[in-house]
Amino acid sequence: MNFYVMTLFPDMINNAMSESITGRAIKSGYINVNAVNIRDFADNKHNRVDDYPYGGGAGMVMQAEPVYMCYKHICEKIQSTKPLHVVYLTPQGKTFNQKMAAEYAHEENLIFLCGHYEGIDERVIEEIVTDFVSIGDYVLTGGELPALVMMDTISRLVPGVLNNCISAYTESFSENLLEYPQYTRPENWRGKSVPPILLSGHHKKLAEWYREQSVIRTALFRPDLLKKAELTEKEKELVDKVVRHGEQI
Ligand code: 6GU
Repeated sequence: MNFYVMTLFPDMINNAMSESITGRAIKSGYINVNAVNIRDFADNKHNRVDDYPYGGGAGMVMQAEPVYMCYKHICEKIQSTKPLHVVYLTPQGKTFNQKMAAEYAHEENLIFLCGHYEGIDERVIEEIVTDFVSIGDYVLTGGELPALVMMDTISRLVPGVLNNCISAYTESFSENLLEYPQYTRPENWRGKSVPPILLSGHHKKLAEWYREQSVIRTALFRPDLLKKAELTEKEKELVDKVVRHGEQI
């Protein structure tokens, strides 16, 4: 998976991606991160890439030409015959979710466009952008954090980036259930014991317990997700009980 990021803050992208699991994935060659500085494509000696908005108003607007030249540069590097996804990070986009991440994970190349200031000249957006994506209903100062959120989420779905054990996590989110609680040593921590079932070694009972805990958590914290989850009749009864009594996990 090759990520290309058009940005005014390439360090922000490189620094975040070089840590933790994404950092390891880069070192092992499962993913590539290419942050390209839009400022390098400015056509004036001050390297300015923004200007006042036509019609007036507060703030500055990123100019079309440097963004376009940056895009052209990336296209030449990719040399793809297939159509490319160019993702513009904007609060006006479709809200990012796990299903979208799974779809993007099939691509070989992905290009992100990070805006700043009050936005980007609409004409270059019309010319190059294929997908408009937001990460939630709040406003950030720029598209870098959303691009990082997307790349992190997509990376862990690329085969080889996670070991197989952990990849089960994704399955449960795609089933629209939250993850069950986790415990590690010591068995008794400040008077609080680990649930005994976890020490029992009964694999079948354990799997049932995990599933039940997931259903209870989802009913308590994200009941909206349950509309899309596939539950057995017994699990639906459990949900009703949890919702009615707000039962403890
Ligand atoms: Cl993609 N961009 C900005 N600037 N703010 C956001 C966002 C994106 N998603 C949520 N808030």
